[in-house]
Amino acid sequence: MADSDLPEDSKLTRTKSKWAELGKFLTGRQSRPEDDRLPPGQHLVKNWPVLDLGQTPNVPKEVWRLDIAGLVDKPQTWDFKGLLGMPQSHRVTDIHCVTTWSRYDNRWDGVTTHDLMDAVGVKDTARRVLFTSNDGYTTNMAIEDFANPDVMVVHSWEGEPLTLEHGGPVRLVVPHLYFWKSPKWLRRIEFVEADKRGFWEVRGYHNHADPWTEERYS
Ligand SMILES: Nc1nc2c(c(=O)[nH]1)N[C@H]1C(S)=C(S)[C@@H](COP(=O)(O)O)O[C@H]1N2
Ligand SMILES: [Mo]
Repeated sequence: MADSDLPEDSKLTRTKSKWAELGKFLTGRQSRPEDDRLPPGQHLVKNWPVLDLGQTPNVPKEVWRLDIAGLVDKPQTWDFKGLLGMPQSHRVTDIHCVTTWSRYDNRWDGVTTHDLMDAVGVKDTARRVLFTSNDGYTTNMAIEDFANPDVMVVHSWEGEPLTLEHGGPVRLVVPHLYFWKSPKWLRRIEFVEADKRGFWEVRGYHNHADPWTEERYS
């Protein structure tokens, strides 16, 4: 899908672009209190909200593919069986969405980015990682953030296949950054030298997105 086909003028996109302009939800708190699990300006939810651009791509796991490309020794395209054939790991981590909700203790099953990077052999020149999804969504991060031990390509949540609305069959989960850095319906991972900002990053959202220092907007 071309960038121009994305819902540029949807109400959500306009509202969230406005928040970036106004600096909405910033508390100005500086640091992480030792005993605090909830980042500044966040509130806890028990349910799991759905947030996306409103274009749910229905890609059944039988036809789902993941390209791993760019600055790697062995570019690969995984299908769902290939993903399950990789070493399987699980993590229990928290979600922090920039719209201020957080959700604790989500159990994820899938492949760690550590094992993924081992499989493709990332070249020394790689600095940034770019993501493309089946709905045309894009995002980006530093290779150090991608390589964080809690980051996973996941196919299951709470022991059940990841639902379509939450990015199934396969999404990325990057628990230490705001949740817009966790692309749903993952289609492509590309290792590059030069950065390229994604959908929200070009609309006023922070390039790094650390919830503990409230890197909400750029
Ligand atoms: N492909 C895709 N991934 C996406 C998005 C999207 O619109 N498309 N939205 C992001 C945003 S802004 C958030 S907060 C989370 C929401 O994930 P959830 O719907 O599973 O809660 O997905 C992120 N990943
Ligand atoms: Mo979000």
